[in-house]
Amino acid sequence: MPPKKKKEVEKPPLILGRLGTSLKIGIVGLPNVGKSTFFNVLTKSEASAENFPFCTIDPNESRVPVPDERWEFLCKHHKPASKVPAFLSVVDIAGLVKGANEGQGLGNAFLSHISSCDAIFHMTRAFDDAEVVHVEGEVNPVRDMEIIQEELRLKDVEHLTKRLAELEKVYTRGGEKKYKLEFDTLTKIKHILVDEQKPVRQGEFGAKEIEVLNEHLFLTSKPQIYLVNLSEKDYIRKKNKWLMKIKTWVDENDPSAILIPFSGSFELKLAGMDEAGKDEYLKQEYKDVAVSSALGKIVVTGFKKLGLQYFFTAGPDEVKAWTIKCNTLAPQAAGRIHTDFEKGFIMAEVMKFNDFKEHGTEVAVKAAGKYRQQGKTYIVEDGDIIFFKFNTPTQSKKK
Ligand SMILES: Nc1nc2c(ncn2[C@@H]2O[C@H](COP(=O)(O)OP(=O)(O)O)[C@@H](O)[C@H]2O)c(=O)[nH]1
Ligand SMILES: [Mg+2]
Repeated sequence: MPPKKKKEVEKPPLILGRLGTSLKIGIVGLPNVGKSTFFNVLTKSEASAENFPFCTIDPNESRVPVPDERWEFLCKHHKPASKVPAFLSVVDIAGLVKGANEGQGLGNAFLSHISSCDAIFHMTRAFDDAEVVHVEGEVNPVRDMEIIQEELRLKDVEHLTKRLAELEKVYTRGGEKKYKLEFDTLTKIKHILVDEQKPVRQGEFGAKEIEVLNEHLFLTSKPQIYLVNLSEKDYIRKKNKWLMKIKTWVDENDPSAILIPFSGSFELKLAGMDEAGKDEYLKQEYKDVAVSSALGKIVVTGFKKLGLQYFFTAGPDEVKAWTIKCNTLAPQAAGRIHTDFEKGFIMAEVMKFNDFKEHGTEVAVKAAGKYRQQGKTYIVEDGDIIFFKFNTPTQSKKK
């Protein structure tokens, strides 16, 4: 069956943020809220410890496998020589303090680390522990979130003001029309950041404006996931006096953001145990309560917030998750494997994971008529199992 004729797909919409798939998420928060503890637990968690290549990039950056039952299923099915999951790159950023935007506590260096990340795990501390000093005195996660948000906003204002002053010279006074779009877009940003005192990500932007914004990459344009660090006890009983207040603050200040409660000390405990030890511990301590680690959910949510997803190639040699941006067309997805796959792209043979799981084999999926041949306008979906067909490119003729 030849690839179905479909109407020309429009170019995938532009997304606010960096291009490409080598995106990172940074852990941001005040000092002593548990960022490094969380980072270490992530990188030492069982899946990471399986010794995947290049897990640790440097002491502060690590690639953490993205847990996925579909990937596990494919590995069990094919028993391949090589198993490669998708990875989330996580960066442990040193604590931000009040006044960082004016250089307090190595402020500018920290802010530039945040700048090199594409999304933020905003970690806030809701556990009491007299042993662990709080830089602001009392535990108060809402005040802490405000401090962080304000530092990021002020840094953006500084960048914006500088650029607007330059544009003032070349556009307003110099009359150079090519700067009009940038000037108009940044004036709109000024309204959001300065007049409304809101993060850039709360604005609504058209494609042209997004193009401008992607040249600037404002700190407050980066998507955030709020991680609330609770004591083990509070995490398990799902109760903490701050949770409701934190949720209200997030709803008001970052309406579409996700908030995930977890417990650093609990995760640390679990990370030191093997599967059997974990079961034993959870059974003994928490007989009748459903308790589990929050790490998987945090990693998966972080990955999605970066606008990333993946497709699989699967066979006896290798089961591999290939990371792509959402809305990637089949030839560009093929190009992730090899540029020749993209240049000589003929078609993508696609199985949906659920069809494969239901029917058990590729042959059975074909027999059920669910094995699809897709052309170059096909937008790859998360979890597709794909086999690409391509022409080997001929050597270009020398003249
Ligand atoms: N009670 C408690 N202490 C924690 C927790 N996470 C971290 N700590 C302690 O808080 C201190 C600072 O932790 P760290 O992870 O280095 O925080 P960071 O400055 O945000 O990176 C250390 O003494 C940790 O042992 C937690 O979940 N509960
Ligand atoms: Mg730290």
